[in-house]
Amino acid sequence: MSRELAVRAIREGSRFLVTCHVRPDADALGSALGLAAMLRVLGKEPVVYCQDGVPPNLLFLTGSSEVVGTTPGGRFDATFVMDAAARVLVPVLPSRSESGPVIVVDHHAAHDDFGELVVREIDACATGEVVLRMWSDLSDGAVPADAAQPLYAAVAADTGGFRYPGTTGDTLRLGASLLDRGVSTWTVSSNLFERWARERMALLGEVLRAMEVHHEGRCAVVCVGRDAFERTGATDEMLEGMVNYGRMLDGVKIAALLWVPRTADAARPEIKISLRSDGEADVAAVAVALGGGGHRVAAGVSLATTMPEAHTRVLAAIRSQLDG
Ligand SMILES: [Mn+2]
Repeated sequence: MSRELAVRAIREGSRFLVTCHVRPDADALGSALGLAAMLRVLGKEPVVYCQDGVPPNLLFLTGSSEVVGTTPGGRFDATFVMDAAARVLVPVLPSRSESGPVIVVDHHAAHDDFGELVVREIDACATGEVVLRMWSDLSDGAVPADAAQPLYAAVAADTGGFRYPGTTGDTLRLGASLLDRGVSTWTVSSNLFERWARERMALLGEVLRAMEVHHEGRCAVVCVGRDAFERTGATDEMLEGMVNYGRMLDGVKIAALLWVPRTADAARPEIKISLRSDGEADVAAVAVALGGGGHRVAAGVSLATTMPEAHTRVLAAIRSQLDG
C-alpha cells in the first residue's frame, strides 16, 4: 500500500522537501506544514517550499514563516507534494537528482497520478487527514503541537468548517483530538472564513446585486464581468466561494456563477462557470453536458465564448438537468 511506502521513505531518509500545489489553499499548505512539523519531531530535516511564497491569507498558519519561496539547493531523500490532483498544479521542482523520488499525498477522486509514489486516499476529508494517518503509522505519540494547528486548518477548510456532507463522527473526533493539542478553533476559523479584504466584500456586493433567479426559483445565476473587478479592485481569486450565495436562496437547487477571467480578451473570449447544487441536484451532469466536469455537488466548466452566449447555454443545461 502506498502510504506504507511513503512512511518507509520517511523512516529511511533524513532531508525532505515538502511542497504543495500552486496557489495553495489551507489544506495544501496546512498539510505541508503539518508534515514538516512531524518530520522535525522525528529528527528529520524538512524544507517547506511554496512557489511564490505564502499567500497573505495563510500567514496565520503555524510554521508559515519558515516557508521558502524558491527551490532550495542540495539533495533531498524525497519530495512531498501535498494536495495536488494534477501535474499542472505542481510547482517547479529541483531536478530529479536533487529532489529524490516525488511522493504525492492527496485525497481527490480525480487524479492524473503523476509522481513516483501517489498516496491518494479518497475517503479522507482532506489531505490533512492523510497526513494524520501517516503520523499514526510513524508514531504512537500524540500529534506534534506544531502540526496540530495547520492540520486542523486543513480539515476545517476542506469540510467547510465541519459542515459539508462528508463530515463524519470520525472527522469531528479528529478535529477534537487536534483541539486537545491546544489549537484555537476561533483563530483558525476566523482566519479561514471571516477575514475578508475590503475589495472582496465590495465584490460580494456586486455579486448579490447581479443575482438572477430562473426556472421557477430553482436556479440562481450570477454573471460577473471585468467591470465588477475594476469597480471594486478585487482579484479573480476573491470570487472563491461566492457561488454559494446563490445556493443559499431558499428553493434554489442549482447555483451558477459565470465570470470573465482576467486572462480573457476579445481575441480569446472565455467564461468560467462554477456550479453548486443543494445536495440533490447533480451539477456534475450539467458541467459534463457543457464539456466540463466535477462532483455531484460542485462542478465547473470553461467556455470559449461571450457572456450572453454562455448565459444561454448554462441556463439551458441547468433546465434539462432540473426537468430531466
Ligand atoms: Mn484538499
